[in-house]
Amino acid sequence: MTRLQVKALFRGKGLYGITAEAYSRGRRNPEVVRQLIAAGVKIIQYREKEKSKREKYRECLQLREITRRAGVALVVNDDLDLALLVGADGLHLGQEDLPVAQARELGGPDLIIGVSTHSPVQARAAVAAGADYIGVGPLFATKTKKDVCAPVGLEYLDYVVANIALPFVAIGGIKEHNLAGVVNRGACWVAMVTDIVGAVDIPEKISRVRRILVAE
Ligand code: 3NM
Repeated sequence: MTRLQVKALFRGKGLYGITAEAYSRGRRNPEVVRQLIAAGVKIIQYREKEKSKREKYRECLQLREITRRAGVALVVNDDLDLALLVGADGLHLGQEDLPVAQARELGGPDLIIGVSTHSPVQARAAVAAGADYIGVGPLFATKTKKDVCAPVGLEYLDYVVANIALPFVAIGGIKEHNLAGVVNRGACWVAMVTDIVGAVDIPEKISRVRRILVAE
């Protein structure tokens, strides 16, 4: 996929996949990612907080191979060096990671840069800094992200829908049972980490999620 195609993809909508091997019921990341891709997921973020850099590098190389062959976008969480070394399409930054401008300086104009935001001030700052998309959350309580702030609630999602022109990914405690309410309010991309990678039957879970995404 060219970077232009990836940018166009982000202007669409769907399920934004995120790895989390600790919650994947013993399945390794490549296996989970293959299942996500087979179920039609078009954007995968590699996110592993506890693994060594060497291990992350190896996995990212493998996932880059799998995603490239499938025409799926790969975004690397936190590590700009890994994103560049494996030729990822994008980099996702938290509020305590490198600033967007510095990541852009090394990554160049074509690297898709996403930023996690938790408030209107952070959303506006990410836009001003030149982010390509933002994360919006945590909408609900989540145990998947350590040190995350309290749930921001759906009001912050409403703010972003009304005021921020960038693509965004709704995240944090989103499950099959509360997904419709999130999509109803205008979320285009939705990330559900544990509800997807922790599902007993990932393809079946995604097909139920997809029906909700399409219906709303
Ligand atoms: N980022 P689950 S919340 C990775 O608010 C991440 O920026 C968040 O996991 C944010 O779907 C989160 O299992 C974890 O709740 C989401």
